[in-house]
This record gives sequence, C-alpha cells and structure tokens, in this order.
Amino acid sequence: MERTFIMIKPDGVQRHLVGEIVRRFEAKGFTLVGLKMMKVSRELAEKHYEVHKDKSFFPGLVDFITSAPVIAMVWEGESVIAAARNIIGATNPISAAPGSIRGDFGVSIGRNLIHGSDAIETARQEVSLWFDDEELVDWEPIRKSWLYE
Ligand code: IDP
Ligand code: MG
Repeated sequence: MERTFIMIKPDGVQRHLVGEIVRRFEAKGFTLVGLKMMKVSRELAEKHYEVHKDKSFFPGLVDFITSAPVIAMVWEGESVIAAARNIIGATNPISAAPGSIRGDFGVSIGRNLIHGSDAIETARQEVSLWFDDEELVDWEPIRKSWLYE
C-alpha cells in the first residue's frame, strides 16, 4: 500500500487547523500510520527543501518552517500520494480549488498550511527523512473492505 509524507506547517498549527486537516484525510479513507509534533531544526528544514535551495524564497521558507511546531504525518492508502496533493490543493492558495485545504484556508503562497510529497520517490525519501521505522505503525483498519472493492 502506498504511503506519503504530510506535514502541517507552523501556520496550520498556529491557526488551530490540526483537527480539521487530519479529519479530511481520515474522512477521505486514508489511514494514519505515523504522527508526531516537533520543532524542526534548520538542518532538517534545509534538507527537506533542498530541491529549492537556489530559489529566492528558500531562506524565508526555512525561517518559516522552523518558527513554530509542525505536525509530521505518514498516511497510507491506494494512490494516496496523488490524492493527498488534490486534498491539499495548488501551491498558491489563491489559485487552489475551493474544497482543497489551501483553497479553503489560505491566502498566501508563503503561508500555505501543509506539505505533501509529490511523487513515489520523494514520498519514500521524505518518509525516511522524517520518521524512523519504529515510529511507523502497521495496522489493519476494519473499514478497509468498505473502502476498497
Ligand atoms: P508544494 O508545497 O505545492 O509542493 P513547491 O513548489 O514544492 O510547492 O514549494 C515548496 C514550498 O515553498 C511551498 O509549499 C511554499 O511554502 C514555498 N514557496 C513556493 N514558492 C514560493 C514563493 O514564490 N514564495 C514564497 N514561498 C514559496
Ligand atoms: Mg513540492
């Protein structure tokens, strides 16, 4: 079963949207297999966003991600990586679809509430960057046969 790394960014925590965001992934049908609250070190933030290190917004992005706690999560399900990107919405909340998290709760690209892995390989890398194996829980949700044919 596919897994993806999802992080509620400091603005999502500060705006008390943790429950609302978790609810959307649960209600859709995905399974939570890892969750922790943490203050992110500069080292981890820089590694996570390494692909953007030459962009003008990179220093501000690292400052932002390290400014207050985040909620790091791993969610599991069929095609969860792509589905989570849809639940999250476009990078800029102004153009994110209504009904998506960024579309419903954000107004600024630098405060877009949530991160989600964008592909199978990045999901694998990000899950192992943020979580040790023993922090992830294998379990069988009893609703599974009501979610999947
Ligand atoms: P994504 O989060 O939708 O995958 P990316 O293009 O990978 O978007 O950018 C990573 C993060 O960098 C964004 O979620 C956002 O927080 C930040 N970011 C991207 N572009 C800008 C920008 O133009 N200004 C400020 N922050 C930006
Ligand atoms: Mg990205």
